[in-house]
Amino acid sequence: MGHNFMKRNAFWTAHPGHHLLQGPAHCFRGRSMKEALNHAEAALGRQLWVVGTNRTIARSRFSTDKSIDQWYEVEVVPHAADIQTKPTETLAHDHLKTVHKAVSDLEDSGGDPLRLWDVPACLNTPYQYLIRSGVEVVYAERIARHAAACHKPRDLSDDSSAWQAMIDAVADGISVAHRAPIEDGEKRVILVVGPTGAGKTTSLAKMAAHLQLTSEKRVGLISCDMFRIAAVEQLDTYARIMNMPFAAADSAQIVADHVAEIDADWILIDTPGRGPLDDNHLDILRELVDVLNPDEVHLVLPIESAGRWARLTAEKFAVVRPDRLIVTKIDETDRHGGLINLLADLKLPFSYMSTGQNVPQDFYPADPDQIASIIMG
Ligand SMILES: Nc1nc2c(ncn2[C@@H]2O[C@H](COP(=O)(O)OP(=O)(O)OP(=O)(O)O)[C@@H](O)[C@H]2O)c(=O)[nH]1
Ligand SMILES: [Mg+2]
Repeated sequence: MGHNFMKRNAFWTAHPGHHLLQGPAHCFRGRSMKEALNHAEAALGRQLWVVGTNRTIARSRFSTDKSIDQWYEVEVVPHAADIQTKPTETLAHDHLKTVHKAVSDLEDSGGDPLRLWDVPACLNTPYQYLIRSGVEVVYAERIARHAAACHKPRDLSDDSSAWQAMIDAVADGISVAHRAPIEDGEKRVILVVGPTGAGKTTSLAKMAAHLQLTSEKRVGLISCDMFRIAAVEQLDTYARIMNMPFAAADSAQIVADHVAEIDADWILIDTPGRGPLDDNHLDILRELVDVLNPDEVHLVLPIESAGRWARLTAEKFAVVRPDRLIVTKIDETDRHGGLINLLADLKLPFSYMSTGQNVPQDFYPADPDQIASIIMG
């Protein structure tokens, strides 16, 4: 365990001692970093300063085999004559100091000091599979690095063990939200929030059924979605089918009154959907959270929103302090890498996975091994 995803800054970094160097930088390219350096040394000799590195990944839009073309670039400057006036040892010491500083700056900024790492050949097939399933390169590389760190190369020599090592590495990085069993006499309040049509009401109904079945406690439902026509009826219908108390409210105080009055152990509250740019709506939700102080706030996002939109949504919904994530519409995509991106970008543990429209089926508490299997096909 302990696989930690971090957001990485730009891969391309300039050498901190760049200003000491004379002459233009030369760029060399190779299939590996070593090959790029070999080209540089063949052209300019061995006395080189490496001032930058880069790895480029290109996927052909027209290629039928969907293979990934990647190469490495190294930017070098030959040693300048005038800075050689310093004794070599001092130069080497200065150089080392700047490298140490660069590494610690990168670590401080959440960057990746090991950016020259090559994916071992034995892990390349599952690594490329992760990329094709939509996992961002930076996260796929971290997963591969974790898999490599957990095994000796000879243990990964055949395809199935390399594949299994990657599945395990994916599972190691998946954090799931925990929920302590509810005590007698305790009342827990759960809120679902999220953008329009994400699957909040459906997920709330599924969660209600799941809690009733697994905890044998009473569950009550509240809808605060008084704006959308038929929104209240949608949840009320589920409440009637599942024989649960139900109430509707249009202000934070009325919701709080219902929470106090409803005779149930779990109170599940549905909220209206709005886009992340609707600040007024977020203010109303924040007031609700301030008044209720819920035990759990589940942000609901469809898997296909992973990426820029999910990051923006999570950033805006942060005012209502979500502490876990329900991912919906997992059945509507054939690329499940978005699960990794959501987890790594949003840094919220998963609570539930929703895999279809059927209530109460198609809904599972998040499980790292199961999620890893979904991602790895
Ligand atoms: N395929 C699929 N459809 C889903 C899933 N979850 C919800 N839906 C469907 O998505 C649509 C919207 O679901 P709702 O639960 O009403 O979404 P909501 O977030 O409450 O919507 P608003 O309240 O209008 O913001 C419905 O047709 C659901 O059946 C899922 O996991 N898979
Ligand atoms: Mg709804």
